[in-house]
Amino acid sequence: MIRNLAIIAHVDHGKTTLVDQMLRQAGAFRANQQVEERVMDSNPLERERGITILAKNTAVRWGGVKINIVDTPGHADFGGEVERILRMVDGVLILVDAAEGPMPQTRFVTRKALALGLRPIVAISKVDRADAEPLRVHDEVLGLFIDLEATHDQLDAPFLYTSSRAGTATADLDKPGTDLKPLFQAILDHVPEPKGDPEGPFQMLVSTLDFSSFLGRIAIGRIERGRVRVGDEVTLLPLGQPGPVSEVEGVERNRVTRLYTFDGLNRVEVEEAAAGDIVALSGFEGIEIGKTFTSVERPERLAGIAVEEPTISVDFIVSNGPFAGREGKFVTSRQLKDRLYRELERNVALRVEETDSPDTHTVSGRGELHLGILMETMRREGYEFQVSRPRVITKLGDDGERLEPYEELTVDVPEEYMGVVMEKLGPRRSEMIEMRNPGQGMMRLTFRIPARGLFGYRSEFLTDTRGTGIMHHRFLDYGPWAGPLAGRKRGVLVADREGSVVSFALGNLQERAQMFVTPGDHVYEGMIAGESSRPGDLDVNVTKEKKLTNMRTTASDDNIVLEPPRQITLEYALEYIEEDELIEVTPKNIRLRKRVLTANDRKKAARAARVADAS
Ligand SMILES: Nc1nc2c(ncn2[C@@H]2O[C@H](COP(=O)(O)OP(=O)(O)OP(=O)(O)O)[C@@H](O)[C@H]2O)c(=O)[nH]1
Ligand SMILES: [Mg+2]
Repeated sequence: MIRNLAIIAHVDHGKTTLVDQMLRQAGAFRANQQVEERVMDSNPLERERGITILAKNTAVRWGGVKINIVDTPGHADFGGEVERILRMVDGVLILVDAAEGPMPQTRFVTRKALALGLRPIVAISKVDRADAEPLRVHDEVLGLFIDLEATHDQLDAPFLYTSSRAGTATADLDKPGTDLKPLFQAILDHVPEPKGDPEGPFQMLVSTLDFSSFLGRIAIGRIERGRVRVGDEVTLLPLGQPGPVSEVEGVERNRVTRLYTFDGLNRVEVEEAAAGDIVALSGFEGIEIGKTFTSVERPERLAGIAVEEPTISVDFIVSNGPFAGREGKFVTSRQLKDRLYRELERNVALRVEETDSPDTHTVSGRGELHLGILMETMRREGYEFQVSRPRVITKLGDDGERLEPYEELTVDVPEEYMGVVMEKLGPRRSEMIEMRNPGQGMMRLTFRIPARGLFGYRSEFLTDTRGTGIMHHRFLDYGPWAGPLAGRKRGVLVADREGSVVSFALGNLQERAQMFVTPGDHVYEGMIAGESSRPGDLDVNVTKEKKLTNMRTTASDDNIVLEPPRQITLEYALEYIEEDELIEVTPKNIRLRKRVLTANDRKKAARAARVADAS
């Protein structure tokens, strides 16, 4: 007996922590086994950032039933992957934070799950939080279900109050939970057993991919019908309309070389698997999301899965600044190109295109995090490169009009900062869709805003709300081009010569600037050293030493108190830079620079632009 369940939620609502507890309480670990927290977040970037980037399969046994669990990422950039995963499960567990309530991504994944006819179980999570309001959130979830036109059955979903950390669930708030038994029971009772005749001809949809350098692409999905054995000859059908397939073109016929099922933290090699189970299999060149595996005798295609289209692009450019090649192991255009194309093997929502210049490749993806993670992974592998400001990908509408991506933006702010938030978002062409007052002095505002309008906003938002605000956004749809948008409000400080940064120089500059560099850093002409408090860029000398004189210096001169520099992360940099700037990414540093490095050339370029504008 099998149950297939995906855990879905907004980012950080406690999915992976819950999976820890499910594994533990179902006895997936040996008694004395040392297990790290959030053990499913196994790759280094996931651990470092505390978020799930890739969905992962696991399985536990409870009451004689095998429960396949898919832990999914909650960040909006990976929503497409969650959507694909929903095709290989028969039920979903929707987690909603007992304080935050439904968030944009909760809405997105819930809508997809309901539309597929999946029956949800709802967990109001983190009930141990001091600011938890489980009953309010319970109502909000029901409201969301009604909004999304849930069926009668779906509205009837069981609600549990859970703490992923404590590993507890209860259906009755008056009786605090002691373990996850009520959750396991709800899964057995409410997630339907997978349908599909194990004696019929084999059929399986490729829902997600994995990749190993040894086996190549690995297909993961639920067996819809029949069974499969290692060594079986099966066909892999090309993408197309569902139903019986008569064509031969694009059909791959091959033997299954490896077959795996999931068990606890392991992927277990098996000889055979049958309808209803989730398996991973390899041995085929053309494995792609949405393709169907079938028996040779009955090539019958399942409805495919569309892979989400990218919405933003950046250029990856070979490093050409004065420090190029000093810190990276892989720096040539050939190495960069090979690495980017290799990424396509596993990163299905990514696109890579050549440009007129062999030194530049355009890479498109689902958002800054999606692209930022690729860059971060590459720098850890020893790559060094430069990246341009992201551009939104526009489309043409039915009448040939220009369309651009719009996002849904949700901000939670203390009431007193509502004014400044609205004031800043207005010129960014946002439109308020909803304003709510969930209590405790916080307001929740929801906007529709062109994705372009959000570039650079996060840092302003954090400053404007003194770090108390929380913002989330996710892709909504394509809408009319919103026209020109103002760029960054503040100019930058540009280093006017090469050298080492000196505290004396920063001490003089920090009055009217927020620095990005710290004493001892190396800078070059054209590198960005900080942000000015006013519009317009300034060329500055951050290497300037104090003049030595015979006069006695006052003590205060000698120990200048410097504000800590702003930490520039990749995602921050992507949101921050302007068109005439680049991010220099190396294994050791993330630097911002002007495209045109010398002050003279920049002046000339600015003059030329003014002349062009005037004519
Ligand atoms: N107070 C409290 N905190 C929790 C609970 N569950 C998780 N957290 C915390 O919330 C944060 C996010 O937990 P995760 O389990 O990584 O959340 P997630 O839903 O898997 O996040 P993504 O995969 O990135 O979407 C961590 O700091 C957890 O320690 C809970 O029950 N109570
Ligand atoms: Mg997670």
